[in-house]
Amino acid sequence: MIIQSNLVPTRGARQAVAAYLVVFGAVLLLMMVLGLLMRLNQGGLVTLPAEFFYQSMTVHGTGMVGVAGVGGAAVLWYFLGRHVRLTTWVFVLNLLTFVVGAGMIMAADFIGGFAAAWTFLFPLPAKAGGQWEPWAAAVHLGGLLLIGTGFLLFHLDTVRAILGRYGSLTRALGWPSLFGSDPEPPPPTVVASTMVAIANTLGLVFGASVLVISLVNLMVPQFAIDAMVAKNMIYFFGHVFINATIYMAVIAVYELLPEYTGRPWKPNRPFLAAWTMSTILVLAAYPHHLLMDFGMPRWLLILGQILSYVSGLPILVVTAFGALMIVYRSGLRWDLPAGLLFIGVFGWAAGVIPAIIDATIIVNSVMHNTLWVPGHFHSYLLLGQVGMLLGFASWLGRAAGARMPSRFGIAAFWIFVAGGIGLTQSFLYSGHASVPRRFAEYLPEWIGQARIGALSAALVILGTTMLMARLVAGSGPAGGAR
Ligand code: HEM
Ligand SMILES: [Cu+2]
Repeated sequence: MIIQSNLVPTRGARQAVAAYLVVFGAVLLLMMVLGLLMRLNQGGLVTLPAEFFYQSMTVHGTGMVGVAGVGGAAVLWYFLGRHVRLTTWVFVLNLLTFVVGAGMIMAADFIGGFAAAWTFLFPLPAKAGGQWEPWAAAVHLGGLLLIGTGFLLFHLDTVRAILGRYGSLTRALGWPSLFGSDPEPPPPTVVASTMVAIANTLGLVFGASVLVISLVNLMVPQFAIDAMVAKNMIYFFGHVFINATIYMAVIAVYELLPEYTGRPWKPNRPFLAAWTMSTILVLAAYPHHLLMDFGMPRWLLILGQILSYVSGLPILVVTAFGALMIVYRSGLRWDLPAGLLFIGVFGWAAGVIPAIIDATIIVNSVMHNTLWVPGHFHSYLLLGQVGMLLGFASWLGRAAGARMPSRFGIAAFWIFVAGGIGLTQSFLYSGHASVPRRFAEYLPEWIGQARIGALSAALVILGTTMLMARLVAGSGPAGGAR
């Protein structure tokens, strides 16, 4: 089996990836502005109507997770296309369903007033206490369903293409090398894409099912589901989907570090074992979101705690270790994309630590409804996942000929990083001080940290805008991405 095949992307494929990055950048910045508004409101620097805060929180939480998926899909598709033959129209369809779905969600939330958070916990969408009409709930849930369907098709196409080349999913996960003696394992990108396709297909099927049930419930209230079962399905879907966004983004590290250093990233046994283990663990760890639910079977929660400790770690360890081994004494010349990829791996690793603390049942019962939780996930999503995506985008922009004074890029980088650290630390510190999450209205003691958060958020937005501007100003027509 050939390890690096390097199929050449068609012009249409390159344009599709460029379109993904444009949508990613625009929606990301818009969602960041909503985040800034929320933090300004919590810091008493602007006064938003309470409904608007919760609508913004719903749009921001849902939209950010979606846009992380869009960015991750662009990375996965771009690099997987080097190894297997993917279908461009399926990829484009996923972007279209995202754009239409995101439009539906924004209309449902800002015009229709829907504000049940990304969690849309049953039966809240149908029991709004006058805050929104059933149509708003239906449009929001319908938008989510549309987006989920697009992603489902996207992953199914990757599965089709992977099977076409490797014959079976276990081969694509590298089992003949892991358990046997096949000296040519599939490239890391194929391993990661297979894992993500398996996990996310399951997650999306559960998500779509609970969305359909909730939609029917809106129209036929007698048609109900057990609320605890619904919550399990929603968190299974949400947990798997957001984890998958990281496993998609990390592909950029696997593909680009070898390009920088001229050293191939050949999966070894620990690497393959980590990805196979995490395929199962990521599915089984989701009960860490339900540790406060006394209605849950206790054994399931204990299992959730234990599996959470080990679920993300294997991949993180093989990635961080592999990255260090490739970079070590390679003479790598640091530039903007490499720096952003590095910060991405760092932010991911840093965000896992508070997550592990929170996955401990006794800690969780004190910390879970505090800002500690937004603290940990903003670390691994904003600094980590988004950091890797910005690294990928600037690498692609560079390849397309984007050239700007390097001092501008360095300034943008450090503004983004400083803001990201400030924002996540403001959340973690507040959580440590027991400031609750999802509160629009703050007590005077909480306001100072929110203001530091707001200032940091402004820096993140400035840094991100500068990074994007650098790409837009420097690259040629949209099709130029190479
Ligand atoms: C400038 C960058 C950002 C700012 C200022 C920001 C700000 C905020 C704020 C203030 C909240 C509400 C916290 C609370 O009181 O509970 C929040 C929640 C959230 N954010 Fe961000 N955020 C940013 C970036 C991101 C990114 C990059 C992601 C994901 C990729 C993300 C995902 C989320 C999610 C999932 C929630 C939870 C919403 C909920 O509790 O229902 N955020 N963010
Ligand atoms: Cu989780």
